[in-house]
Amino acid sequence: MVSENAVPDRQYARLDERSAAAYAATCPPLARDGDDPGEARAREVGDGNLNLVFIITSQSGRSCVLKQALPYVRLVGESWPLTIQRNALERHAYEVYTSITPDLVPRVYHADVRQALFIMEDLSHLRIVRGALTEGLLFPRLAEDVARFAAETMLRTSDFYLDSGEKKRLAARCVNPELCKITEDLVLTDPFFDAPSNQIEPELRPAMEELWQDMRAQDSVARLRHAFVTRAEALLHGDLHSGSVMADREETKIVDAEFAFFGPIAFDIGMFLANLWISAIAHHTTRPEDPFAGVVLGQADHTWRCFAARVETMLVEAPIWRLPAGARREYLLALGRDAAGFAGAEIIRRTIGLARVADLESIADRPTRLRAKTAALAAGRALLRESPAIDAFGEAHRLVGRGVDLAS
Ligand code: SR1
Ligand code: MG
Repeated sequence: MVSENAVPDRQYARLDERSAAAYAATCPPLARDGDDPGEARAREVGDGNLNLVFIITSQSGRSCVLKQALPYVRLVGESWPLTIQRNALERHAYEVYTSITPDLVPRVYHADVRQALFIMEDLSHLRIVRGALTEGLLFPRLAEDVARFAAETMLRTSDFYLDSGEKKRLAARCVNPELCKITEDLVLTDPFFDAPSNQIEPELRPAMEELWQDMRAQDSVARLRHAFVTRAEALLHGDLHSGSVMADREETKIVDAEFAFFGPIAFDIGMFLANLWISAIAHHTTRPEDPFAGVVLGQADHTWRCFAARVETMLVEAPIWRLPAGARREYLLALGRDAAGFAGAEIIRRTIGLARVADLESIADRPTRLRAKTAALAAGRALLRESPAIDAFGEAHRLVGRGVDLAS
């Protein structure tokens, strides 16, 4: 049971470590069954682009995480205002996920809509997957867990599993225009012309200018953008990259669901695969003799296979709407093509867009970093160009593998 805001009239105020600790000390899980948790201490650990994230520990040894939305994009500053209602939407997404895959999302204890915050379980025993990958660490359950999360949460919120009225009512509760606009712009528009938000090193400009002239890639991105904007198929996480997944050898948790909305099913899995592929490209460029890049490519392949197999089984078992075999095959083929295309756009934006990634940016040696980024841009462009015609998702893996000389 999630407790609700204790002081409903208090206007939004940005918390700092002191006020966050004082706030959390009065709420579950720190204050539990009326016992005094003692003085609490908070540490702000948010390293994402949008929010404040505090880890709070009480004297009695209990801990939790408090996440508060800032009224602007943290990465850019107050010049880019952003709705704080995204916090309530994220919590609502966790409620839906908890009813479907409770083991794969954090437990939420307390929420305060006015303060645009919620308190959830402390997951600091887990690693953020992007950081772990950068250090050459992979987790055995990751591929299967992410595939299960994506397939289960999306299919069970789609017209295949929900009565059409129920699905539309849920979709109406998950309308998220401001966060969707960020994705429409930063993932599916700006990288594909000379937009001011792009951050292109001079050496990469020729490759980008070629991409901007490449009508096959441009057609593909236009089609994907149209799908993203118009196809309200299922509840998406909306930002399922390796920085939104925490894991260790035993468990996996999906976090940062503030981009959740009803969109095309291929988007989330495409985004996750793209970020594995970026990691593989970065590793292969920096240490070509190290087998880790090949292992990451293998995990991407495994993620897709688990996802596609589960989607197929769920389509066969769907209670509301079962596609006949031919339509099911076409649906899965289209899903693979769109996922590969979305992955291409994500790879490109993470390489030269506003929100780039540590996998590439942390390569200290400039010539090596530029070689990794060149390979990433080539892989992204190949995915965009070829994805509308691939007959099996393995072709997408080969396109990426070819770009880093790891094709099987
Ligand atoms: C302005 S927000 C930039 C990026 O951060 C989030 O994690 C999303 O990936 C978004 O595109
Ligand atoms: Mg995030």
